[in-house]
Amino acid sequence: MEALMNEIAEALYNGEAERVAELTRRALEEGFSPEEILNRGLIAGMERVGKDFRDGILFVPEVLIAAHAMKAGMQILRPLLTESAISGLGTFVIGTVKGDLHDIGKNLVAMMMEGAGFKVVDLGVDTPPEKFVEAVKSHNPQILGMSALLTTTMVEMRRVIETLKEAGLRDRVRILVGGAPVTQEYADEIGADGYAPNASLAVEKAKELLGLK
Ligand code: B1M
Repeated sequence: MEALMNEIAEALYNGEAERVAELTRRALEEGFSPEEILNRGLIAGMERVGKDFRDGILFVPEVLIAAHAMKAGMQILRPLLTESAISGLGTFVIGTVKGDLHDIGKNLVAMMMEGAGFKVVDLGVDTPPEKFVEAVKSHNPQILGMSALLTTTMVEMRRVIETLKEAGLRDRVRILVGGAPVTQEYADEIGADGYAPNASLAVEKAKELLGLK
């Protein structure tokens, strides 16, 4: 059983998108839950990619191909993760901050929030503070989410919060932050309302911020 999860991780590491898709389908047929496939197959594979990228064994082109394979698996899981009995928890706006092109984690958070019953507005990657502010004005969300994967871009989260303050909109929305370099301490320091280390806990945190649990 564990072998299949390893095969998914391995195929993802090798950037074999079609094989990742095929193995993801097979795992579902064999009774693995979407969460298990995500965590023990796809994310496990991407963690290995990250480690070898850091150690200079893999380079940007290989990582891009692995990211493409990850998305092939996520596409199959998406309808299952976003399937929801409840709806109307509110609106969740999310974006990856300015200068940052990483979107896999953001997409996962968006999917899980949608699955939990939020209406999700996804601003994409490389989102400037003004675009976050504009989205708060036009969508009036209950929660604004920001994702950052680089130590050099996480500082943009503070800028967004400052820009919201300048626009007089900071108190209209709860702010949730996350991404690999982000911590609870950093969230507190910049005046965010919440931090979550992964997509499932982002949902829990969002509900907690709205007094729904
Ligand atoms: Co980049 N990259 N990358 N990369 N990349 C990292 C982040 C890095 C840690 C790799 C490494 O050195 N080990 C490193 C950052 C070092 C640092 O700043 N400390 C790095 C670097 C250096 C770079 C470049 C600068 C490389 C270069 O060009 N020389 C460059 C920057 C480009 C840019 O953004 N301007 C770059 C580029 C890329 C690719 C484009 C090739 C590709 C991204 C493709 C894409 O996203 N479409 C890529 C990838 C894939 C990675 C790694 C390998 C994997 C990231 C990922 O998708 N993880 C990554 C290494 C790593 O993280 N281990 C790395 C899987 C995903 C499910 O996890 O995104 O962490 P994650 O999301 C999690 C949580 O963090 C959390 O929940 C998610 C799900 O559980 N979360 C939230 C995320 N957002 C949240 C928001 C929330 C709450 C929780 O609330 C709103």
